[in-house]
Amino acid sequence: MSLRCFIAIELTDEIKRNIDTYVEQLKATKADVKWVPAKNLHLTLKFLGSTPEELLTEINRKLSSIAKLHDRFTSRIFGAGVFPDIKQPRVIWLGIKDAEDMIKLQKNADESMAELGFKKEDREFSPHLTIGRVRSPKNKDMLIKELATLKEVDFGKIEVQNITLMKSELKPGGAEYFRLSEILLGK
Ligand code: 2AM
Repeated sequence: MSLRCFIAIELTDEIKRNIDTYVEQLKATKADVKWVPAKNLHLTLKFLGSTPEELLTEINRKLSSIAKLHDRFTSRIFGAGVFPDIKQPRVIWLGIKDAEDMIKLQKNADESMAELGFKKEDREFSPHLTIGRVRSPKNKDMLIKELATLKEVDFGKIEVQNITLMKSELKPGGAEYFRLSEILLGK
């Protein structure tokens, strides 16, 4: 059997609640966006996609080896923006400040998963926290205006102590995420 997997950095409930208050502010624009529910907010390090169950042990082994190479680190969730650009927003994100360690960790995860046959990222990793996905241009200008007010907002510190292997189940009500394993950094 195959599972839909990704490697993530999870967030504390406190920071999720904080972010959610700002998301509520953005929702008021009535833009046509599928907002990520607070409980699902996470940082994706590497999307694996369809993953044969038999590979999970090996994935965990690889993640443990790369986790040993990285000390715990601190970053900040800071600012907001859209991919690919404000004329055609598709993904609404919050930015990551002090992301050097996260970038190194992502690079190692990408390389070690490539050894197991997962496709390496073609694009440079751009650390971000997806908070919504735009469905249509409705009220897009209002949304962009409101997002601009979050440009300098500090959403809080994240102390990254572990990475997690996650399973995503696509349900009619949206994706549901389950933690398959948690790997401590620096052990
Ligand atoms: P992103 O939107 O922050 O890039 C779980 O589905 C996570 O994997 C999503 O939050 C998404 O993170 C990421 N992801 C990356 N590539 C993906 C893809 N091709 N399909 C679905 N999710 C993807």
